[in-house]
Amino acid sequence: MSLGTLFGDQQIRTVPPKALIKHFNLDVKIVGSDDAAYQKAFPLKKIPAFVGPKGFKLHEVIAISIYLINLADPKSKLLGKNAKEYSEILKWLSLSNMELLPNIANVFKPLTGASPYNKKNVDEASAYVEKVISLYEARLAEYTYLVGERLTFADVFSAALLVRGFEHLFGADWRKAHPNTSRWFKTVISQKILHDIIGDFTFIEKAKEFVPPKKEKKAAAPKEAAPKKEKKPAAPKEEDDIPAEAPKPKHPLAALGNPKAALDEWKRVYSNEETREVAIPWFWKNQYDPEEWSLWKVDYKYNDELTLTFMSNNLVGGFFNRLSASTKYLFGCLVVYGENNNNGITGFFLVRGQEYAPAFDVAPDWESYAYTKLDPKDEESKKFIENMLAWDQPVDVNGEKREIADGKVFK
Ligand SMILES: N[C@@H](CCC(=O)N[C@@H](CS)C(=O)NCC(=O)O)C(=O)O
Repeated sequence: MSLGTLFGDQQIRTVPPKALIKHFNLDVKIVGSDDAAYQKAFPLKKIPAFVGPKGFKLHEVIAISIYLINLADPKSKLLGKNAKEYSEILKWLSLSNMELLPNIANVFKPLTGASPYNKKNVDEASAYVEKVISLYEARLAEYTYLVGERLTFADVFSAALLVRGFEHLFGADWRKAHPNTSRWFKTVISQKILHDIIGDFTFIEKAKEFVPPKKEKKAAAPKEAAPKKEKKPAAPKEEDDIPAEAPKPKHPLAALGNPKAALDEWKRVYSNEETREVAIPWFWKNQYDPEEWSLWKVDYKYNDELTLTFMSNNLVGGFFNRLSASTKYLFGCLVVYGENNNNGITGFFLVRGQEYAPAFDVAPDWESYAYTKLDPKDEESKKFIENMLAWDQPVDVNGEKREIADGKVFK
């Protein structure tokens, strides 16, 4: 019998439960968070989440993980060999989850472009990461593992979350200065339980550095003169750490009234149905009404400044987060095409009304993108939109076929 479903498969906090599912060979299905059941059952929209038999629901990664271990083997040594060890394990889980990871994210997200850069905040978060890491460093100077001399779930969980630190921030110098944490991390990620999920890990030479975003300045300047909407302060919420968006009181596009087809049903269809066979015909038939909606090609203006594809995708993620005040008025997909050091961002949006600006200017970086109206009566435009929904064909960029490397759906 199925033991349940884990929601979320990309975010770092899904690594520990996925490792347990694999390690104990648990019959738990792993699905993405765009699943309709998840959207309905978990209003905080945090990842991971879990639904077990008889509608048993859990969020919070620690709770989910402990549940899975107990399900598999209540006597598992991963939870320590006595109550004292168990409490120590909980201590490390909580410390890694709530003190370390969110602050690591507060340092690397501004550096990858996923959230705005504020030097003071980055410096403060970085100093705090050092403070927390000093606890690991001190402990691991005396012991092989976090709790005693045996691998426990404290190690699996903490090392999994620290992947974000080692992939973005902890370069060779850092590792030299933190030999115990680095040695322990290497040992733990090469254990089968974690290696099965994260694979071979490549250490970075240098920490990511902040590159001033010329484009955001360029884009922001003319904006200041424009009449102000209720623009949300530039404090984007990011995956891995920060709570979901609070609803905005009023949006300028609310003045257009309710459309015949709101986006909810479409989003459900798109998430759950076969894209080419069902969702796309549904979109043209039931969603796209040219009286009420317009279609836009959206292109990032500074493709030549993009480097690694995952960073380009983070940029898109940041942009989408900053657009969240327009969720009712926008649906779209942006893809990253190409490869590391030679990639670009393009895609399409369905926009309420006939103008793009009122929907997009809630995001401070909206002018880093170019907007071109699309007419689906034009075969090429229609094909482009359909591929941006299906991602199953290369993108035509100035006559060149470029493979889609990654992408995100705004919904
Ligand atoms: N307190 C939650 C935090 C979960 C969390 O923040 N997860 C991240 C992904 S690793 C997320 O859902 N981010 C999206 C958001 O904050 O809206 C837990 O421990 O599980």
